[in-house]
Amino acid sequence: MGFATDAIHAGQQSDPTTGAVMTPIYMTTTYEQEELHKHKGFEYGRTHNLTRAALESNVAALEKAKYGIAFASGLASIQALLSLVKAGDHIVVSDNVYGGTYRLFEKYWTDYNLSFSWVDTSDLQNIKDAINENTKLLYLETPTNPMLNLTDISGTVEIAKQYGIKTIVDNTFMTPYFQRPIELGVDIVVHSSTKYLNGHSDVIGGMVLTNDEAIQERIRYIQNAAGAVPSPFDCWLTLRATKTLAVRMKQHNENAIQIAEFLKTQDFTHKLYYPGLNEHPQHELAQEQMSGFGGIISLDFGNMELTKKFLKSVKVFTLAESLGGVESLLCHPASMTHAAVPKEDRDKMGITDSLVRLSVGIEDAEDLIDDIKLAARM
Ligand code: P1T
Repeated sequence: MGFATDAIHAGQQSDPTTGAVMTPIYMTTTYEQEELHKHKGFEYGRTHNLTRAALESNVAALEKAKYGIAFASGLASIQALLSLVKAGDHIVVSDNVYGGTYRLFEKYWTDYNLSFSWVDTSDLQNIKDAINENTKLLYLETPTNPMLNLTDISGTVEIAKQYGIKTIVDNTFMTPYFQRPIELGVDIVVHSSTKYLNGHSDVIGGMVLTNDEAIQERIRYIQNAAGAVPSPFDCWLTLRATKTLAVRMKQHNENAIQIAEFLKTQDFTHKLYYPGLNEHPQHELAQEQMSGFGGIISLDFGNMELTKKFLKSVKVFTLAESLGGVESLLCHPASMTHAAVPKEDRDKMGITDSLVRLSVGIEDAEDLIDDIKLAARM
């Protein structure tokens, strides 16, 4: 089946009791057992929930994975991935990941004797150089948040296979509509479904997807054992949202291309980052491993006064953390999403104090462009 068909139907069937076309929200914490050790396969809500199972199958189908495991947030899914390693192990990570991922790894798990190498994975040689005999995982975000650096996924998989290391891609920015890392040989895809998968800025959630039986068993075990499960209602909302993922992503992409082309010509633009632009240093790689460029653009005004004025003056865009919703958002990474990253490291990566991240929504592109024009020139 095609992507849009799977998005609407995969993992879902009419309710066997009533024929309801939409998957019911199974709001129950427990299930009746007819007698001791005799039940219908459902025992407790943390362990089993059919609304959650439908969402898991749906997103797994979209990522071309056999298994999907849902969590209560993107970070809860990333945290679950660390159950694949033990004290003493080492993980190579893209240096410019979401600030919360950095915080979880570097400020928390280093206390438990995990070590992390933060490298610019857009150069495969840096990955090779960082691998040591304790390296167990290679964790990529591509494109990265917020600098939109890309990593060659197939090239990374080739290196990882040589060393027997498992690969993870955070596919939050692209979604399976534009990029399917598992088809390129990656072992695990992780999502903040808070973003494009849910797409309506009303659910915090996360997903892990894999084809690997042993990984699925371990992550499924952690889902139940550590218990960071999403509510049935949140699963239902996300399942409702993936039905329109294809149309939303197309529009995010179309709007972002128009806005990036506009920004490129403006004298207030000091630096512009968008993989869909010919000028992006990895535009060719973007065309190879992605089928679109997504809705995130980063813009550096090179001037703090202008940045502040812009963030205050927009009317259609909203200044807020998060991304990937139907409405356009603006974020100031240095003080918001990436505040946990030391300033020195932020500056090295280009996360300056005058950098603004645009999450381009699916409003009329002309209105968004007018909003930017007015706010930057007021
Ligand atoms: O917020 P949560 O659902 O826990 O997801 C964390 C996360 C993981 N991966 C990526 C690429 C992300 O962007 C995020 C969350 N990011 C934001 C809140 C943000 O504004 O960038």
